[in-house]
Amino acid sequence: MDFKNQLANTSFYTSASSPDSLPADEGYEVAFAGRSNAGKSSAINRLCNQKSLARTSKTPGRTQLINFFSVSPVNKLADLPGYGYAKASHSKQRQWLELLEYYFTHRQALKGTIIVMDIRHPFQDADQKMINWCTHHHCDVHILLNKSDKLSRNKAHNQLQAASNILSHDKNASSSIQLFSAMTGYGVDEAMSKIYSWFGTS
Ligand SMILES: Nc1nc2c(ncn2[C@@H]2O[C@H](COP(=O)(O)OP(=O)(O)O)[C@@H](O)[C@H]2O)c(=O)[nH]1
Ligand SMILES: [Mg+2]
Repeated sequence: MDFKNQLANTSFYTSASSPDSLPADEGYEVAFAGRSNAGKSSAINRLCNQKSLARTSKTPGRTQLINFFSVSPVNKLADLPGYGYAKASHSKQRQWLELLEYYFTHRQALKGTIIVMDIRHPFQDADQKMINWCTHHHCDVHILLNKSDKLSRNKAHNQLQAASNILSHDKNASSSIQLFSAMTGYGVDEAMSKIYSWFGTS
């Protein structure tokens, strides 16, 4: 077992705004999804041990691109555009749906999706839709209950328990869940193990 952070040399690869601009469908990919402001960019930065690999922003929902990062010559991370942003126009939302639908339907390289949720309000409608979508396309899901530093230990574990119960009702999903904090680094090793297992490098 190699304990070195395999994500530490991750670098920006390319962005795609439409199905025809996606990079070649080869190797292994792990996607990151989440509601705007849940801390998706912060989680990617923390896992890759880099300050500004994925942009973090206080103005959520601007990007409608899939940003690809190369972890190694064969492995990539795909940062999916944040969802559930009410102010996005209908045409933007439609474009988002089309791109994501295409990606989940066709992407052979996709091994699993990390869904980042704010632990204080997890499982919003849009999160549930994303989980269902992954299940429908036979894509494994791993949920990060992010910002766990905002709650006491007890409250965080209660949230984890409640969330695990919700997940266990979904019989078809191959899913797992954990506490995480992009701010403190809590849960990094567990998340990393999941990503390595999807890449086949654990
Ligand atoms: N306290 C705390 N704040 C966080 C954490 N992760 C992200 N944030 C903050 O939440 C806001 C949104 O984060 P960002 O990564 O841009 O979210 P994104 O829209 O999902 O990519 C920023 O102000 C971050 O500093 C965390 O684990 N703990
Ligand atoms: Mg972001």
